[in-house]
Amino acid sequence: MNEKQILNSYEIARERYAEVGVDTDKAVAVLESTPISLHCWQTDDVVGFERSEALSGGIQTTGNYPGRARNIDEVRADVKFAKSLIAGSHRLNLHEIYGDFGGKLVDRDQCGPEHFASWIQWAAENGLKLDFNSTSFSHPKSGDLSLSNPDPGIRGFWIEHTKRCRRIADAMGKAQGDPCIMNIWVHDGSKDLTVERKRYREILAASLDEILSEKLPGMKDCVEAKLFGIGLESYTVGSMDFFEGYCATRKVMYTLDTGHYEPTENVADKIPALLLFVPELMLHVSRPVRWDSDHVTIMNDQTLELFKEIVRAGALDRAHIGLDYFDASINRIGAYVIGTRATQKCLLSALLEPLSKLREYEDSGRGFQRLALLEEAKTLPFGAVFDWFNLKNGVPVGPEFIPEIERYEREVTLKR
Ligand code: RNT
Ligand code: ZN
Repeated sequence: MNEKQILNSYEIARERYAEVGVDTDKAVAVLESTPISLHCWQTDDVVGFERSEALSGGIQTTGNYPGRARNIDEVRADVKFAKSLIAGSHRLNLHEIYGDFGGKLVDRDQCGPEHFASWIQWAAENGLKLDFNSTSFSHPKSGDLSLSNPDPGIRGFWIEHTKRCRRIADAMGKAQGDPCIMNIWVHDGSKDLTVERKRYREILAASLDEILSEKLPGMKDCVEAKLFGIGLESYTVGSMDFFEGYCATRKVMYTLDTGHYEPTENVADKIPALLLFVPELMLHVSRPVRWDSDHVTIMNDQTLELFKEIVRAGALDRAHIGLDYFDASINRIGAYVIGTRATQKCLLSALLEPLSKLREYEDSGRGFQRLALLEEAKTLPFGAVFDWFNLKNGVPVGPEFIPEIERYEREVTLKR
């Protein structure tokens, strides 16, 4: 496709959308200014640089496609390359285990902003703002219970870790002049039946209260709910009900991972409910296949609905978009780019919804007309707008990014 064709198609699309009251230029401008937080862990199967050991704590990557990033330079090179194929300005989401530890073993209760100074500098040089995550998995003290552990020694270790992580996030936020969002996800749960469901939740709430009591203006907290983890199938301490209650009463941001609910649940519908009671949302956009499998995000009905609910709720300023999937069975950079571009497609599709007309129909009880327009909106020339967005931002249009990734594979990742 040449530039002229893309421009012509866009002109036609602009008119078609204008007929249903949608301003495509405005939609593209919103898309451009909405950052997506890229999850650094897609580059290396969530291994990190602490011990470089297999993943534990209820999550798992499957596949052993060659080319995994093995160190900080490779992670940075891969993120930078992926970003070059994605339009807009984005953020980078780091986990504590991705610190610059200089080859030394820095235990989780010893980490500090100094281990992230080179990340702060690198991010600034590359036009990325940072988000952050404490890491309770893949550690000898992870066990089944971390922040909810009745043993004060183990619990104290993870409380100390999480407090230190918040200070790291605060340093990142101050350096970038924009709050760093720090996610707390703990895998805590039980493989088999437990008779202490309430007790562990009381401990988790108390640990979190202690952790969050330190005021740190450079960062914002979010806490992530989950259905279950592998090996922890019978009980999850930080369930949805637990964190909904926690976030609503403590006024903390709720992290909604699209893989963390029953497979038939409508995750999109949680957005307009949660927004009434929690201050903000952090999204972990993922693709569960039968379970929390973390397949690469694609433009499917679930993801389209998710973004429609955010836009319909007028909540783009209260819903932060992050990705969370890890597929090791295909080219990892390809997976990174597919999922991020798919997320943008879903957001764009939501921004192009003929909402005022649909609302007019709904308010006047015209149900047939509403359904008809919802159906017709699906075949409006969406692709022409997405192509224009990519062209305008100087990144590959359509499948043009495939050979770019093949080249990077040949020249870089296959040589690892
Ligand atoms: C796990 C959670 C969590 C992790 C990352 C690596 O089920 O989704 O967000 O995937 O922190
Ligand atoms: Zn997640």
